Amino acid sequence: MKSLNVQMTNEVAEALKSGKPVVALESTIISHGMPYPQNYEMALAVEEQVRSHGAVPATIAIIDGVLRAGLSKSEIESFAKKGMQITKVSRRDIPMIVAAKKDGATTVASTMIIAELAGIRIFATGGIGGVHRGAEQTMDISADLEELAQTNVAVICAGAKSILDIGLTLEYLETKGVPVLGYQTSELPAFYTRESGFKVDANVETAESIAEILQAKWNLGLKGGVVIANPVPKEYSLDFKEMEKVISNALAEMNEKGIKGKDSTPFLLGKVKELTAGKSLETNIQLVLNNAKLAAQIAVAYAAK
Ligand code: PSU
Ligand code: MN
Repeated sequence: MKSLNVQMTNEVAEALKSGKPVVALESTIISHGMPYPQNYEMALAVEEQVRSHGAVPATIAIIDGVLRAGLSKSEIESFAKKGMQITKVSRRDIPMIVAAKKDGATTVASTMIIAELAGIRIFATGGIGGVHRGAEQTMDISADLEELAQTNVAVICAGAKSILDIGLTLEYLETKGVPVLGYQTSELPAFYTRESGFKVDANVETAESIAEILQAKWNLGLKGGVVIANPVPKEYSLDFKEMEKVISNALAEMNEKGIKGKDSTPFLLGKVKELTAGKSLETNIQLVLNNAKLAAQIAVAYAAK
């Protein structure tokens, strides 16, 4: 029997072998998170951002049933162009996609799994999944949270979107023992906005200090991930009150239409984009770039330990 295998580009494999910093990137954000061609341009710009801050980017996906770390430009373009036609793959979907030798866009959860298998500890994205509003009834809780509980990868994000119940998401992470760090902030950002009304567990000032916390956690054998929340740059942040209104309209329409399960997040993301007349797309792109930069700096500091 063959053991689980991640196919890497030479660049990623060599960087990992020689202990150089590597940053994992997800592919659901490409296929399901943004429209073409902005998604393609974003994916390339994010890779460039990681490189220019001294680390090697490894965009993660499943192609023809093979777990992959590091994609070619044309593979990224194909994921960007096919968009929603590419299956969104979280932990539970991996076996079916691999067995059927299909393509899959990886979420935070499945990107963490593949990153860990490849030996990558640092991962940059936009926002994590979480506990959905109304989860007391629907039990819609993203598999991202369970993955953070068990997989040793740090996720640099802009917090969680307020399409989610941020308070319950933080409670869940606390129960699962996942540290939530704020980069130069004591407030958890809410993706489009720098504020959410909720506190992080620790405000950490430098990439170096974040790397020390990661090392302390994993050296002690405390398994699981860490959430590193990096607020969107001020000049791109959107108005908190306005976003709350947009999100409550999007949620009302979702409930009316009976949209649930894995379709819920992509529906809400699309609706928010529509209701903010595309303004949210620019914010989304800028915050991902900002996260890629911090992730590269953390990866560089972590690799030097
Ligand atoms: N939040 C965003 N943009 C995204 C996602 C979440 O602001 O693109 C994607 C990520 O891939 C995340 C996934 O892991 O949605 C969570 O989906 P679900 O809630 O179905 O677990
Ligand atoms: Mn869900």
